[in-house]
Amino acid sequence: GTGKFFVGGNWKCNGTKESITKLVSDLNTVKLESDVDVVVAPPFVYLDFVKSSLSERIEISAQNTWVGKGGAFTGEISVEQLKDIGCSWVILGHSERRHIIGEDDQFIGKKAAYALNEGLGVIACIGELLEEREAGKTFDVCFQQLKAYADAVPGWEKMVIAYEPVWAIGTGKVATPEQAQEVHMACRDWLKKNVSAEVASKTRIIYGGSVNGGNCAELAKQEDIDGFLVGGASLKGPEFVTIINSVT
Ligand code: G2H
Repeated sequence: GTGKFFVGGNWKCNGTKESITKLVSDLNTVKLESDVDVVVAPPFVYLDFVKSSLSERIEISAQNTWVGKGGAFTGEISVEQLKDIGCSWVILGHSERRHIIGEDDQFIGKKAAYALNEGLGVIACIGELLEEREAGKTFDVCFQQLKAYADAVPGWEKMVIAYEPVWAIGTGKVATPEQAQEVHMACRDWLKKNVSAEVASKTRIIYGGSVNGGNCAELAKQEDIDGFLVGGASLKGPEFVTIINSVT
């Protein structure tokens, strides 16, 4: 892999005060390998609570943000507000926001640029649909999504790319280590050709889509897999820790 291993837990729209209190206390009592950046992304309403109760060893991420400065945008949360409560990352471009909510490449690119300019780290998601994979368009789709980020962002120091094939998300159908490695390597090559060799070698490319305690070790061994973005399995403290500690 490249750089420090990175594991994010994307809690999505899950949890209650009760279940989140339990998860936080599980995470606070375990031993995490030191050579891993660990981030969890609770729903907005619990961010402040998690930030104030979770060990500082683990950083906090939002799952989305408004595209610019706050103001008259009913129902939105600004980057400034995230920073105000000590949140240091944001997940952008997740397939659920692209395909269920309808966010497009340009909008996501703008969000990434705004967040980076304000000092947040961005977990920038990309990934193809099943029909796109079956039509042989996996690389085209991923490169187009990468290009939208590349065209918008001011720099790559705080960017982490999350490759999440949509057919593997929440389906239990994980990409094989070879399938994931193939796309990660192609994305790194794209960065080399279209951004710079330095960005290609330093940017972490993490895998997401049905990662669990049983399949993480084989995936983590792949040359271009620098960590994981974990959904369902990040809601279970002990299993999430197994994934964090799969660092090679
Ligand atoms: C992919 C992933 C986390 P899951 O969306 O971002 O979720 O691990 O549940 O497939």
